Amino acid sequence: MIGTELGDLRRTHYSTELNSLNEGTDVTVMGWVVTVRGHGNIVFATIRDKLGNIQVITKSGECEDDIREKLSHLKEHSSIAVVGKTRKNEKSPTGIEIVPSEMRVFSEVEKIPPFEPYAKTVKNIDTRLEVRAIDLRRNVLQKIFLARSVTLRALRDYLGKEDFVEVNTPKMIATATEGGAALFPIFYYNKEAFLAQSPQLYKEQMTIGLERVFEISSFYRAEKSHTGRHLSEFTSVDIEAAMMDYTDVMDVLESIVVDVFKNTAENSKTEQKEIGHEIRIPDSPFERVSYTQALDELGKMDIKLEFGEDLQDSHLRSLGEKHPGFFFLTDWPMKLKPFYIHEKDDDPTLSRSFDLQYGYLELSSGGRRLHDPEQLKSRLKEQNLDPTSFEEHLKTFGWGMPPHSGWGMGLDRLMTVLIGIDNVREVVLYPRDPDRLKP
Ligand code: AMO
Repeated sequence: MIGTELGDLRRTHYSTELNSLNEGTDVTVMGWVVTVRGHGNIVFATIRDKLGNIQVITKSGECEDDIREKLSHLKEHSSIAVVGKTRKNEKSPTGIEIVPSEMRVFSEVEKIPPFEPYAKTVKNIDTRLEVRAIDLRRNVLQKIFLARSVTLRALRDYLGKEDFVEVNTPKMIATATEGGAALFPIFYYNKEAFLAQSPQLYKEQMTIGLERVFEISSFYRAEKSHTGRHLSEFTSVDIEAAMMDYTDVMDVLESIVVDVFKNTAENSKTEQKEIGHEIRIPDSPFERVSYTQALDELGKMDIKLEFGEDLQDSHLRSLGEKHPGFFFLTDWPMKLKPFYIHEKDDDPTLSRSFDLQYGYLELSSGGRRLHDPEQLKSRLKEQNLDPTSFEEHLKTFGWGMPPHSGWGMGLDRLMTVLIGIDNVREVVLYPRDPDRLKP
């Protein structure tokens, strides 16, 4: 019998469950056609579900002719269900094959795919991104996103255990948080508004009541950077904690990174094999290099920078060669930091701030925040920002704002390090960059 509707038919087993079954067990499997071989009296098909492959065999005399005939014409990607009995066959990849008594063809494919859908590698990422959903059918891509899901779970578990409350802050906002240049303007009814660059102001406000908060969400930066590490929409993992200084949240960051690497390494063994990268648990504590030390180190490499100059990509690459792996870059000059960052008590030209680097790659930045409303107002003015635009934010600071610190970490960048891939676009479902808004 051949049908086309799901009706009341439901999958009884995934591919990986079949080889533990006795011969002759009734099963219903569902998936997508990978290959069809043979013709005439015997036709084999391999179909694939999200866990693996299933061999289906249609032989004259063993199953209805119309099923064999239909199967022999199905193209790759067609989505089908097969109802039948299991039979042992050592030549089948799982040791089991299915002899069908019924087949349903839900979606029959006519088109030729833009690339071999189960290929291990397809070189041009743009070709793949054009048809991302098909790309995601490739094993390696599936494993990347399974690993990402394991990592997300590990992050949430860790922060939950450390008493952080997960929050969701607004993504449509009236004021810049991280400097105005990188904002995406939007229409908000008849007013101008922006897409949030980070949850900075809200997460700070949350420390008044919830004390320790975290958010994992998309944020938006209109940076015209064409690199393998910049996206216009990226996922940020943010924390903010009352009664903590910047060194305390650096400790949190260090242990969460180690924990997440351990957890993802343990819980994504098949994924690592398929991706071809073994996750290495980083050694801790991570080295802590101050900005001033970094200038010295660069000086010794004949790269002369004045105090206060920002570290450009080439400088970070040189430092990264000296410190491969994770290290903190701390105590940046105040003039390089956003308005909310606290200065050091013993040297007000330096800030209580840090970046977490993986070699040249910046994974996270954070610091201690100003919590005194008057200091915050003067800082806004010093940075030529208008305190009236921050009225709503400043208001909360008059009601017992605690000392607080936090960080934001780019999840997409973290994933590239975890699974040893260069381009953030590989670990994002539908990446957005200056040249890509579709699909
Ligand atoms: P910052 O702007 O440094 O700090 O961002 C924090 C981290 O987010 C990631 N990131 C990006 N990833 C991909 N594409 C981008 N365009 C992009 N921009 C940023 C990076 C970066 O280290 N509010 C502060 C954090 C804090 O102090 O709590 C902030 O947003 O990995």
